[in-house]
Amino acid sequence: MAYETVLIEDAQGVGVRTVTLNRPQALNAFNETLKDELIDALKAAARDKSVRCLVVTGAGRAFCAGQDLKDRTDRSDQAGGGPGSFSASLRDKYNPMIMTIRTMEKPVIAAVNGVAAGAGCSLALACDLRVVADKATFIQAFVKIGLVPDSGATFLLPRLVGMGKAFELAVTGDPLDAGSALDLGLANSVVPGDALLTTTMDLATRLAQAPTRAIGLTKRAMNRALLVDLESALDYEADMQEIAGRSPDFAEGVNAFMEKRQPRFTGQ
Ligand code: T3D
Repeated sequence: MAYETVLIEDAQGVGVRTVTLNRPQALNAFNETLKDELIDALKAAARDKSVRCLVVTGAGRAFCAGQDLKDRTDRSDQAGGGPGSFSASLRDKYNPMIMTIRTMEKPVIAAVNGVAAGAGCSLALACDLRVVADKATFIQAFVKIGLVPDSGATFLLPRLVGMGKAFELAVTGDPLDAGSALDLGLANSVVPGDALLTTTMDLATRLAQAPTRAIGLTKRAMNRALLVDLESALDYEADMQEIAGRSPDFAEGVNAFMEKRQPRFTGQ
């Protein structure tokens, strides 16, 4: 699929793919084309075994301003969840986008280059790690236009920053600056804007050279552990370890340790 609103770049030989939202004139707000193309690009990255770490970022000064408020179809007469309704928009487009990131068994890093608002904030929250430019902000913009947080924000935000802060951000719509995001654990690191992509690529390359099969299983286990009791989480860890322990990367890791050398993981 040739894309109009998404740029794809593969770093040669290191297993890192970068997906860039590319509607800078609209702060990378989601029109229908961008939603469709991003879902397709995410699914392609999930399928492609040569991609061992995915980076998501935005072109220009914003990460993503959420739903394109100038491009949306009139949903006023679409009550009841039918085609064109808000619920259909979420179920058909935004929810698959979020689920594809959360279920992709490889690390996904958001390089948050600027403002992340509404569903654009949710997109950043859905990624596994957030490397954040010092001028970037996170805005639960929904309340400003009379909507509720969506695209996973009600699930992901309280788990990242705690219920009290999540509720405050959701009901005020106040921007959270990069430094505060770091303090709250929402940002994994904050760097000057001109260092964002190199810092992110260094981290992405490191992860892509790691035992990515085990990282994928770790993601699966942690996703599930958010929803179950300790006993069930312990049991699932045992299952995941059975898979990881039978992988070529485990054999390589142990051999490298014995031979006192750096391991060469392949993601298998
Ligand atoms: O509908 C459904 O399917 C349900 C799903 C909803 C999911 C959602 O995401 S709802 C939330 C939608 N997003 C917003 O409400 C955010 C709206 N934007 C803003 O609040 C501000 O633009 C920002 C805080 C993001 C950035 O502010 P600032 O001052 O840095 O920039 P600006 O001047 O407001 O925007 C620059 C341009 O981008 C401007 O265009 P112009 O005047 O230069 O031609 C502005 O209209 C445009 N822009 C920004 N956000 C959006 C947008 N255009 C369309 N849709 C946007 N969301």
